[in-house]
Amino acid sequence: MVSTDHCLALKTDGSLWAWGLNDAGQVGDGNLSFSSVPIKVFDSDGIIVNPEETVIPKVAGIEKCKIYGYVKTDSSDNFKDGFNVELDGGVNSTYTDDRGYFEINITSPINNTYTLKISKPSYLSKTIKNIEVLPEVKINSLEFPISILGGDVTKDGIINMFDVIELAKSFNLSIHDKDYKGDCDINKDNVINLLDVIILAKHFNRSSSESIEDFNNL
Ligand SMILES: [Ca+2]
Ligand SMILES: [Ca+2]
Repeated sequence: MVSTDHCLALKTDGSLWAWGLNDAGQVGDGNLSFSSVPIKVFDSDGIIVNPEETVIPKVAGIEKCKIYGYVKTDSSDNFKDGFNVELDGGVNSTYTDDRGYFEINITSPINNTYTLKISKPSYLSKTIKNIEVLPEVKINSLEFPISILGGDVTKDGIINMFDVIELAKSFNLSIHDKDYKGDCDINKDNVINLLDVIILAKHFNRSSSESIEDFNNL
């Protein structure tokens, strides 16, 4: 049997073989990659080869997935709230509360894995990849929160001289001053001062791109 871009062959022993374009799982081997060689789908007795790896998505049967965890900063223990936590570019998102806790609930998940991104103005973002969909996924505990680094006031993904310059321009300004920039007040004590410079200096040269981790290696 031949369609426009994939083929099925029934051998005389009764086994079924498939090959060709596989973008929708036509080959039936449990993945979506092109197969130029014939792959055995059914044995001669009609039994599915590798039944647990067939085209049925891994998440089938999981109606709800809860992903939760905690974040912290080393700049102030009081500012764990307000971190935006989003899955796969914003399909689901939430904010951390004042304990740094976040929880995202997905109904009828269609992906097998998700990528979670945590961000906030003046902080480097943190990305966690390959979070496998299960009914409940605990990223981490209150005792071992995800550490988020402050200092990227220019939001270019790296803590560098541009951030130092930005702080210097607003140095000594308080919340009552017209030119006070909230993003430069990293520890949120309402004044742009040496404490903010110290946070920035501690994380100097760190970047968001180095803050990408695999969930399985956390
Ligand atoms: Ca920066
Ligand atoms: Ca400050």
